[in-house]
Amino acid sequence: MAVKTINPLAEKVAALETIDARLRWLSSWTVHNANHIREKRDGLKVGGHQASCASMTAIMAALYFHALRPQDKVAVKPHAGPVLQAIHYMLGQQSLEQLQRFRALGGAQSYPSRTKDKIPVDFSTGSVGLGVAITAFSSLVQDYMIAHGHMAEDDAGRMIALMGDAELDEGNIYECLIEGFKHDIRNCWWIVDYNRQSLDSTTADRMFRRFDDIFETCGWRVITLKSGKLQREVFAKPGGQTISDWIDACPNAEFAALTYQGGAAWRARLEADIGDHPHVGKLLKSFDDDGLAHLMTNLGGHCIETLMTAFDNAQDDRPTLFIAYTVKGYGLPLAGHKDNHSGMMNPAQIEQLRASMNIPEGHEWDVFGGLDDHQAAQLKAFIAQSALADKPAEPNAQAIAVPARFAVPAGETQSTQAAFGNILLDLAKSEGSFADHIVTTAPDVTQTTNLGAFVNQRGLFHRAEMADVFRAAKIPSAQKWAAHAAGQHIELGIAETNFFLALTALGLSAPHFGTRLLPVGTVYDPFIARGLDALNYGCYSDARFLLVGTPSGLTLGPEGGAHQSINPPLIGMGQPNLAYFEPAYADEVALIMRWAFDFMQQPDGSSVYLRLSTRQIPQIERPDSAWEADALNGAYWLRRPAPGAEAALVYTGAIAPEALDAWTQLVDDIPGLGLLSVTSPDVLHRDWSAARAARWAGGQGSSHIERLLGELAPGAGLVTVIDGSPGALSWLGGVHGMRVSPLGVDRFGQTGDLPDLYRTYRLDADAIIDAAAELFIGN
Ligand SMILES: Cc1ncc(C[n+]2csc(CCOP(=O)(O)OP(=O)(O)O)c2C)c(N)n1
Ligand SMILES: [Mg+2]
Repeated sequence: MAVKTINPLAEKVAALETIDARLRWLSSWTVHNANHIREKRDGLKVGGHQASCASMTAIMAALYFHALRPQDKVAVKPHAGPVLQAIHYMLGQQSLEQLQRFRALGGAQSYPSRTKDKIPVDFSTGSVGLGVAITAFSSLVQDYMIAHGHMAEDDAGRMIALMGDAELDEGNIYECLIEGFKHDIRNCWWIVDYNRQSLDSTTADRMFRRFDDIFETCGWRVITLKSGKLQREVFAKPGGQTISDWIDACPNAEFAALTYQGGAAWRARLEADIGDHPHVGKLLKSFDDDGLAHLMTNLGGHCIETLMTAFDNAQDDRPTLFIAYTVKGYGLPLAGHKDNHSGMMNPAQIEQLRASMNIPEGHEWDVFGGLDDHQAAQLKAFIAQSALADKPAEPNAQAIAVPARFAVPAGETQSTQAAFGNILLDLAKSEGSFADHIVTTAPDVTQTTNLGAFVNQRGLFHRAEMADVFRAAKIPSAQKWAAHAAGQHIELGIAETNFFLALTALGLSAPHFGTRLLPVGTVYDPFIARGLDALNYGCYSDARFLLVGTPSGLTLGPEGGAHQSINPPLIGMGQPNLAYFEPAYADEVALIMRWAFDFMQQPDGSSVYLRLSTRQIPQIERPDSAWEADALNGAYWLRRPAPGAEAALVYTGAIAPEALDAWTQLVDDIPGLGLLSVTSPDVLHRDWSAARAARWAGGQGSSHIERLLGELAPGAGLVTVIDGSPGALSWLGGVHGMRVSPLGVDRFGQTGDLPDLYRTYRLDADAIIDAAAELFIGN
């Protein structure tokens, strides 16, 4: 009886090669269907990236069905989204309908999305570079979770980024490398789909080996997968080394062009260049044209066995960069063409691909299309056994109970920034689980944003203990900077994108690691703009954190014009998944902070942004706590208007004393004048929009701002004032069609003290009175 030899490795390689081919087909077909088959109603190109997908299918087959463990998390290169969809389709975790609705409303998303996709997505991607760097920060957060006893070392996963080579041009990659090195990150893999093509062009040849140097300098191991197994075998033959050397010297653009042209072009070129070298001619002749094209493109990133071995050999926790050489559009007629980034197969080309893959017409969506029954059954069994098939759903972390009230810091005059620092200090001194879950971070502005007291109490986080040298030498300093594994502050260098990515990773601790952290990050308000895309990324990922922008506005006057954060109120209003508040008084800070820690944890909550100031202002007496509920809804009457009053002053934030002063001076001339404190232009506006949308949908009810301003006469006038863009409040006139005179800052400033700057920008009481006179009194 013949004994069938079983070679488990060969069987596995064969299964993974089949998956590679299936992924290439399914991703291509998904894009094709969306662009060429699904009905179009708007004449717009739908888009999708068949070549970018084909570039990575082998890498993803080997990673997902060989190397990945259930605890590992992956950020997938944005334009390989359809491959990730296809993987879950093969696993039975994605529906046909979702694939057919790729890039349509409610369907599979263009780029992997934690919040919008139906498949499990560990990290959203889309804005290149950010989805890569987030994995480094998640590794850091994982270490924080382990050090704080929230998870076991043995359960540590690997944080993996599958990235395009052009992502290496994004500066945030290098900022993150530096920060990662300082924090000694581990359990992080970045796998570069090194197809040497970006959107516009082929990558600069001069960068060859530069990345190795950069990453190795920062403590990474670099593993380059240049050749596949076939190439290695052929290069070992007589004449082979000459071909290998020729490839090494071949410019990226020429390699891509020859790849596109195919076997005959390869032959002509190789014969011309090295055909007369010993043994080369004979070696070339041993391949037909197709075989030669296959040989020349048998790069490491397309060779399952090479990939498996590389992953198997990197099983320690050292951060590792895999540079996997690939061909953009591998296996497709688009392979290597310089326009293939958005290029798409036409119907004839996809038809040809279908036929070449033995997929019967009408069976394009079959999971195992092109396979016979036996092959299909085998592959199905293989997939069912993969670690991925058992990957548990993301955990539901327990909510952290928030104390019923935060004590209001004492002091007749206070700034909101100082109040914030004192409240955090109180929390740091408190016992119990709530404060233990707070983690703070700042990009080198810990002291100047008033986080210092919290850090003194709770310590810096570092896996390895680091002594406070100044303290040991008995040099007096207000800051105690000892670092240890139980520390609760992650100190970052000045790189605001890192800061927002760190907040994002911390803010995803609940779904990623099963324990909720309460991250608090501080940054100078003007520099929010520096990290804005990363902030947007964090919000899109639905990470939950408290962002504090401080100092802000003209309280940064002495720092000069470019520091006088003018537009962050508009950022706060315009940014989804971020509730912006700008309190004026310490009791508002206490109220809103408490609310924020709760809101951050609600399923339909969001992150919160507090815009704070270093301006010390006299605090006010409150007759009762009736203002609180209104303040949390975005505005309350500090001085209630008489029913049907003709006018109100409206202010936001630290400019409160000027508004109050103006109100006091005006109230005799304008009877019943109201004074509205807007604690959140953002919450007010969203609530107003939601109420209008609800009414259009047949609902009833009004918004908070409609009710508040409804207390005034229909044709009343408003003077609004904010230390920031006046547009943040000018919309209030539209709520009931009232006249409005918006004051604020709308041009770059200059250095100065507050009285000078308030006068110069027309924010002082005189300006408010002038605006009111013009509006209400008509002179
Ligand atoms: C921040 C940002 N800028 C620009 C783009 C538009 N864009 C999408 S992909 C891409 C080039 C990608 O090239 P590469 O990373 O090498 O990927 P691949 O070759 O695998 O498609 C660009 C410029 C983007 N998505 N994000
Ligand atoms: Mg590329």
